[in-house]
Parts: sequence; C-alpha cells; structure tokens
Amino acid sequence: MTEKANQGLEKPLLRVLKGECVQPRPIWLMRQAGRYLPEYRALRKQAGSFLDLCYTPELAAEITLQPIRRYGFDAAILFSDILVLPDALGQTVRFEEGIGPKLDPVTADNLAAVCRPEAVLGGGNEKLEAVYEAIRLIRRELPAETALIGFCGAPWTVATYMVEGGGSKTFERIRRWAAADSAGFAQLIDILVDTTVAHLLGQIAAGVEAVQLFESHAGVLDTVGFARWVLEPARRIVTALHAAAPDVPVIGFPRGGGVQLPRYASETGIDALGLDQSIPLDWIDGLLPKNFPVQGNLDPIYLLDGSAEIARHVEAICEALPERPHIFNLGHGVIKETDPETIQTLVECLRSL
Ligand code: 1CP
Repeated sequence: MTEKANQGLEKPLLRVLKGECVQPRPIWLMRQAGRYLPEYRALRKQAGSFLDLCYTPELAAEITLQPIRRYGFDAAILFSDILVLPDALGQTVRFEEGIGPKLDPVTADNLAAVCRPEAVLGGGNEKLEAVYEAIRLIRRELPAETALIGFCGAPWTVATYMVEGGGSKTFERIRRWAAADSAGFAQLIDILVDTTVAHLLGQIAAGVEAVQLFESHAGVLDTVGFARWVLEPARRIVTALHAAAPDVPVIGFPRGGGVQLPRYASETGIDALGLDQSIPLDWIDGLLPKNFPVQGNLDPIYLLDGSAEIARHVEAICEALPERPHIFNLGHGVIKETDPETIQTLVECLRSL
C-alpha cells in the first residue's frame, strides 16, 4: 500500500499524535466514562465495588464503550484507574462511596512489605490480567475509526495516594519524605517506574494504540522536586516504552506543571503534551517545536451550566492553535454533575467548525 493510502486508513487521533493537523480535530474527554452517565451508574450498582468493576473484563469493556456509543468520540479510554497498580503491588486499596480512595499508607519502614514489585514484573498478575482481557474485548467491539487509549498514573501522582493514604490537599507526608530521605523515597519511585512500564506494555500487548501518563499532582513540587520526581521518572518510562513499542505514542499530562511544561515536553521524550485549563495556548504554542501535538484544554466547568457559551469557548481554543496538531479535550476530567446532553452539544460544536 502507498504511504498516502495507508495514512487515509489511519485513525484520526493517531494521525494527530504522529504530528498531522486533522480537521475536524479529534476529540475525547478525560473521565468520559463515569458517574455523569446514567448507564454507568446503573452498571456501577450491579458491581460490588469500584475495583470489582475495574477487574471484571465484561463490565470494564462495556463502560469503556458507553460514551463511544453515545457520542462517537475519536478515542475510547480504557475504563480502569491509576490505583490498580498499588492494588496489584499488594497495598490495601479501597474506594469508599462518596469519599474516594483510601489506602493503608506506605512508609519508609513498611515499603518492602507493602509494595511487592515482583507481583507485577513477573507477569501473570490476576488483577492486571483482567485489565488486559478488558482491552481485548474492547478492541473487538470498537468502531474502525476509534482509537483505544491505555493509561497509568505517573509515579509521583500514584505515590501521593500510596503515601498519603488517599487524596490530599497539602501533600505534607509525601513532600516531607521526599525532602528528608530522598534516597529512601527514590526506592518507591523506582518500583513505580518499573511497574508502570510493565503495566503499560501489558496494555499495549493487549491492544491499546496510545498511552497517557496522568501526572495529576505535578503542581505541588518545587523545581528541584519536579526535575527529580516528575521529569526523570517520565523520561525513564518513555525511553523504555519507545524501545519496546516504538509505534505507540505517549501522551504526558503534567497537570499544574505551568512554566515547566516546555521542559517536560523536551526532556521526557513524550510524543504529545496534555494541557490543563490554566495553560495559555498562545504561550505554549510559541514554545513547542513545530508539529509537536497537544491535547486539551477546555475548562470542564463550562459544561456544567447549560450550553450557551460552549461554541465560543471551543472556537477560542481552536483559533489559538491554528497550525498545531491538536486533540480536543478538557483541562481535567468531566465533572459528575455534567448533563450528558451538554457533551453532545460540545461534540457537535467542534465537528461543525
Ligand atoms: O463510580 C465511582 O464512584 C468511581 C469514580 C471513579 C471513576 C469513574 C474513580 C475513582 N476512577 C474512575 C475511572 C478513571 N480514573 C479513569 C477511567 C477512564 C476515563 O477517563 O473515562 C481514569 C483515566 C482515571 C484516572 C485517575 N484516577 C486519576 C488521574 C486523572 C485525574 O482525575 O486527575 C486519578 C487522580 C485517579 C484517582 C481516583 N480514582 C477515583 C477517584 C475519585 C480518584 C481521585 C481522588 C482524588 O480526588 O484525589
């Protein structure tokens, strides 16, 4: 097949990730599967717990496909969670209704007992195998033009939950550990780098076509911490992925990374940069190399109260990136009170530009 014919067959989202400008711009949304959808809430009730949903391949596959059927997004993102990795490593992870994740905290003293990399690195982890089975089921059902994105939390972000024992506002425990005993804390980050690579390669072998690294808490570190705990682990992960799976693009999403974003793009080796809603698009556009793909960055708050202003916000984002390969997305996840109809409006707005 000629290169041109081949390109014509490639999925729009994957073409953008390889540096092409595609119109209309492909779209998917972070947290596109989840609690704002009545069909998700119905299935969620059937499963015993959130982790049961993640580890039941038929249910995880069905939830992944729900927003694709409704909206025809250009990508499905695997329904799973960044905390399946600590769970697979042996840490106790629970999701409490209305509260969020709760973990028995990892400390310098219990690290070796609580966190067992061999449970993941050997392959054959029952929990992660269920995730890979979900991916195989999804690939069978997915429309030909829709890409499948796999993901992991980046090591720093996953470590925040492991060390704080859940979500946090101050991140005091983890920042103290990293500052006072950086060699000890590096052992946890090293485990997460290696097992993240293994889990992403497992997802790729099962059929995901691109992967995203969610660094949701990049914004709480100073420049020294950002270099050591965000840039360096991402660089190691991307290097290992590119060596083993050179055709699979890696999207990095260092939320709250602000002025560090150009460094993140150039020093980690990622193929595309996810932008949160705080990033001025003209600023980042002027600093990234020509043809370097970006993803984002509509503030999810605009989807909450009706749809009157959406067209204006969508146009402003597209006009700020006139010649940049761009995947339309939010600056963070869909908020659970969002009306599903508003998302339909968003997709129609973008596709009619
Ligand atoms: O039904 C429920 O009550 C569970 C809600 C829920 C859902 C739908 C959680 C708990 N996780 C998920 C799915 C999920 N999580 C996906 C699926 C794919 C999709 O996007 O549609 C993805 C990619 C994630 C990733 C994730 N989990 C992140 C990174 C992205 C982000 O939001 O910053 C993080 C930080 C988590 C941890 C997590 N899992 C769930 C909650 C409530 C949280 C956040 C806890 C906190 O507030 O710190």
